Amino acid sequence: MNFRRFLVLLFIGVSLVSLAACGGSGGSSGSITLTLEGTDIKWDKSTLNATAGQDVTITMNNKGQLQHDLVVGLPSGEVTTKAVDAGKTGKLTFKAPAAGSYDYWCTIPGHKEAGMVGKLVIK
Ligand SMILES: [Cu+2]
Repeated sequence: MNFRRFLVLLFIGVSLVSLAACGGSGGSSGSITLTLEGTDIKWDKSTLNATAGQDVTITMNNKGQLQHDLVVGLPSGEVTTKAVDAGKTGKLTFKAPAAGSYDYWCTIPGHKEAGMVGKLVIK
């Protein structure tokens, strides 16, 4: 019957569209939360990892006695927390750029030079 055949084709069409929609949103996007701990004077991780296109949140816990902040050098510019007091937490959110390796560091004078640097690796 013609109408039944139409319904079957319609069903297949709708299924394909929803599969495509799932594939589009489930692949490289989504979100990730990373944690970085700062002490006097270093980061607990020398690399952080994320995937291109992800919504990235970095929570920076200052476990030291000094103030620290966190800056990530992205192609679109630097994103930075405010200066975070001892025992406090700062947050950064940004869209992960294209695959590559991007520096992060602390801008408090002398801290980057002392080793408060790391790499954000995007795959
Ligand atoms: Cu610092």
